[in-house]
Amino acid sequence: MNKITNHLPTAELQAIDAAHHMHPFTTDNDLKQHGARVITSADGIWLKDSEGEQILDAMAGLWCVNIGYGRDELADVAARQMRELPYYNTFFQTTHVPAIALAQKLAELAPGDLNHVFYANGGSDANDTNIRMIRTYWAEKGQPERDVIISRWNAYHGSTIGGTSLGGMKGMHGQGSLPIPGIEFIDQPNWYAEGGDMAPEEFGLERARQLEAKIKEIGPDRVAAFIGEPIQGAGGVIVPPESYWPEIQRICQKYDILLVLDEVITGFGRTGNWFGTQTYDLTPDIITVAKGLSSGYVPIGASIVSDKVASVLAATEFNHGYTYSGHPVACAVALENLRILEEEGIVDRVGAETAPYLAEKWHSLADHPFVGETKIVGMMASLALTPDKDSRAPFAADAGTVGYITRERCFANNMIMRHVGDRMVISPPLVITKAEIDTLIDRARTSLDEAYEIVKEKGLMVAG
Ligand code: PXG
Repeated sequence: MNKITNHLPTAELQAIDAAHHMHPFTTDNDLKQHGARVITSADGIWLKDSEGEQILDAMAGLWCVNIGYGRDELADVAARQMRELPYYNTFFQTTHVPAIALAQKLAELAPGDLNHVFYANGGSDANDTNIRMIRTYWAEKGQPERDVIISRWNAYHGSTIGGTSLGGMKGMHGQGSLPIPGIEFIDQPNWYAEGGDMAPEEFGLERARQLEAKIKEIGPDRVAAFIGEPIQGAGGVIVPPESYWPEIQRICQKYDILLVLDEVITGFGRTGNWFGTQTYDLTPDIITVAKGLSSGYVPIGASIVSDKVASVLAATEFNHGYTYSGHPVACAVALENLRILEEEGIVDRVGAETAPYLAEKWHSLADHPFVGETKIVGMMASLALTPDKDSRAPFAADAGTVGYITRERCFANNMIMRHVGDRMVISPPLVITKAEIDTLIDRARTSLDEAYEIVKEKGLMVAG
């Protein structure tokens, strides 16, 4: 058998990596200067690197390892499924048991009439599916001109052509001549950075009403759907004011516009409920899922579709699908992951116990001299770094300079906490214990202390 575990000294692995591996969202020439961190194994919430360091993974990989690392049950199910039926497609009037069973389970778990599952390999391609599905839905309803999808600046919906187009990251649009036609944007409900003197709830309404203004500008008979993450993840864990989502829902209903919630991060317990949809009491027409669906053990994503949309699509041939849509191994592993999340009461425990505990500790960081606000819903949290707590001013230095310094201190203290600009974000595995939360907070505080000293020393505590 080929040995794929750590078989070489770190420096050699890094050199081969630099020679042959192109990294996502990375300037490879910069990475070459110091080499990538090599992760070799993991258990629970702990990563191990090729130097033997134990690292607390407060990001659950990339917001996905909800049940934690090292669950043999998932490996066993994958091996069993590979022996029984490693692959078959779901095109041409065929199906198989794992795809059937997972669709049934998702229909049961997803709220309301979200009863129909279209499989993808991850979140990006599931959102590509959504674009085609939404436009096909309106065409089938006899309104093909209804093809505009409204999204939000700084949203993240993936990295494919469709996902990048739906996302509101200008730096991504710049590479590849995107967005595709028919995608429009409104501002995000980021009160801390953009709310000025408004009260948060007033600001939430103002941002939601931008949707209505945009619909009127485009013409209600041209607008197909609105898409948003219940809580923006990659954008910096931006928790909207409470007034925001009810108003968005109202506007979508008023103009008969489909509401698509991208639950790639917020799904499967992350917000303390099974779905962010429930946390915000919304009734979407489609939700996008991936990541926590398999806890990242295998790639899989899906669009979970309402009776309303599915019944219209059912009348036509939807010319769309991926070779690995409903891959049997991915479905079997996802199903086992959902069984563990459910039977071990992990989602319930997050909501009732560990998330409130983390929230109390996380908010205690707000007293730190350069922390401007702390936000948390369930097991996703962020804090804003600022040179001036009163005015919420950004730093004069380029956005992300201070965040990067802080992230580097976290790495040095063996904890993965990300920065998005000058916001720090966490999204730990849902199985994190209270004792581990204490360790997380200790390391966060130490890292903030160290970063603060560096930032002061470099003269960066200056408002811009
Ligand atoms: N929607 C949302 C809300 C996401 O967070 C995707 C779609 C795309 O999913 P896939 O499986 O195609 O990657 C995501 C992914 C980051 C980061 O830096 C976040 C994601 C992916 C990569 C990096 O926070 N989220």
